[in-house]
Amino acid sequence: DSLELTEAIRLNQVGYFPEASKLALLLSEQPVDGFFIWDVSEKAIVFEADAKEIEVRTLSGKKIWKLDFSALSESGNYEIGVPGLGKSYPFQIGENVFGSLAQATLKAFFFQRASTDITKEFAGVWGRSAGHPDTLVEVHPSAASALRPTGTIVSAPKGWYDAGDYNKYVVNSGITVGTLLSLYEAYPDFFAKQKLNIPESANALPDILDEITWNLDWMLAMQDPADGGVYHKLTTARFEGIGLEPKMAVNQRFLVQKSTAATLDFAAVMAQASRIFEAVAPENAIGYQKAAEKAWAWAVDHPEVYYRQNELNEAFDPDISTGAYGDQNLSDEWVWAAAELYISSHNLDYWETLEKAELEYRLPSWSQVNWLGFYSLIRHEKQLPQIPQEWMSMLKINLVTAAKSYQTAAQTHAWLAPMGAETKDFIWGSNAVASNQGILLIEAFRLYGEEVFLQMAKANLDYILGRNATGFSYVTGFGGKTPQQPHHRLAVSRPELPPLPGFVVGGPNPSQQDGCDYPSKVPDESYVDSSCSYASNEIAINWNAAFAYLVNAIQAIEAD
Ligand code: G3I
Ligand code: 9MR
Repeated sequence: DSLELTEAIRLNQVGYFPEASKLALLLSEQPVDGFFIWDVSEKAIVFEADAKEIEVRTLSGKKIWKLDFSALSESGNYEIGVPGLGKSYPFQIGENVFGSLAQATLKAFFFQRASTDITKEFAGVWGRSAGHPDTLVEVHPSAASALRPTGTIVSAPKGWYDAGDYNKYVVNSGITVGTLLSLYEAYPDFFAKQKLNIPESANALPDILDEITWNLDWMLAMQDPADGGVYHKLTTARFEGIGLEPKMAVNQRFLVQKSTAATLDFAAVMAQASRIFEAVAPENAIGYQKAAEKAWAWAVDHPEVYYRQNELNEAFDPDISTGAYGDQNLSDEWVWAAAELYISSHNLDYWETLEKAELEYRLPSWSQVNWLGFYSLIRHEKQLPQIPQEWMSMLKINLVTAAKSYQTAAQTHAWLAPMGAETKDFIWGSNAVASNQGILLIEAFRLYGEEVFLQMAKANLDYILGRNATGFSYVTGFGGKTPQQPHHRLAVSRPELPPLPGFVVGGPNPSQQDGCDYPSKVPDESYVDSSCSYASNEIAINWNAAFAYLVNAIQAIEAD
């Protein structure tokens, strides 16, 4: 009880399920005897064990010790204590230990809504007035067409702000919505019960689908009704100032160039939405399906319209310097769109694209989306008898092989998780790498029922929630040591408030493209909790979607 807090104990600061494996780590160059678990409510020691030295050191060469308290399964509020050293941040053990975190990761999307008042009733202290009505968006010369020449005013309201900035990008919206729709598709019963306290909570639709609808409405407006092509983004020419709240950030917004990437991602999302909404909102479903087919047709006619911001700026004014999402390889976008269209329509034309596809495993990211489609195909295997069995088997073998290699890598990794076992995991948005690895492991668990895959997914959750090289739980509002200064305009513009909750920050990124002052260059320590740092401490909808998948799926599986 009298021990001081120590940063040397690294643990999941939210908690553990009663029957789960429960591992924490201790950084210490000196020998460690043992540790104990302190029950905060009972004010008593309820567990004691030895610390075990781990063979491998951390990337920066620190010696670490394993604290295993898996045998403690009583629900409660606890701390870890190490005699002579200190105590950890608190954590819980319980059946519903990730319930409110799971909700918060989705509620975060509500906070990101453009074009609407976010009232106190649903947002508490984070209530704010509407910004970005986006009813008077100007067609940029790069996007001009016969019916919509430069300067034409188009209305494209709603949607979610992409990230720490206020712009709306179709490519990143694509993977975000696709990930969330797949989450719903995998666990519909869980979401039938989950409430997010959003304005639509009283209607019959699950809240997650209401929230997604807010962004689908915007995406539909990004399609040119004349030809089906989809604009790459809706953006100011330059990023708005970092301290501005939405209603003060009023620079002109533009529709910028149609692109094949945006159009294919749009097609994938709309096709997936059409089959999901068929059961719950059939009137929307028809519109989604038509939009998807029209987009696909445009892409077939315009297969190589890449988004290249530099070239665009040489040809047109004003210059556009906001997020590029400029993917130059679209083979995976074709696969994703074809997969979703095929599942929703059973039209064999789409199979032609899939048949030729490369099937090896690729971790999803905004620029790498084929496995979003493959996950969907695997999920719908039984409804797709036309697909040759050998093809489907190859897909599943590739998935489980990837899952096994993550599991193996975790065995010899200091932080006891798949994440970070390879330093190439530490890119811009590394916490989404961890989350997407977790999703893969969950898919492998669903397919093959091997508990160890689920355990490894949880290990990545442990990593994100604090068992890592910086000791941060990388999710705002959840844990003892959480980001206080995210690169998030909504948060920076309200310095008197704690950061909006339920957002995972990008995480360690040794490339440090923002030039901010970092405490370390070591890949897994290259993180700074400063609003300066958009390369390690920004939030983004695609990252939150992957993290939301990880947490909600784990809670759904466990609650089952
Ligand atoms: O994939 C390579 C990897 O192979 C290489 O080892 C590594 C070395 O730095 O780079 C990796 O690529 C990086 C890529 O992110 C990884 O996804 C690029 O260098 C890096 O520039 C790129 O950053 C992107 C960033 O925008 C800058 O364009 C992020 O992916 C992307 O998430 C981010 O998105 C921004 C939007 O543009 C604007 N809104 C905010 C949003 C989040 O920060
Ligand atoms: O705020 C912007 C963030 O959303 C982007 O991810 C990042 C990289 O494109 O850029 C941020 O904006 C910065 C700009 O690039 C350079 N000047 C400072 C801006 C942040 O204050």
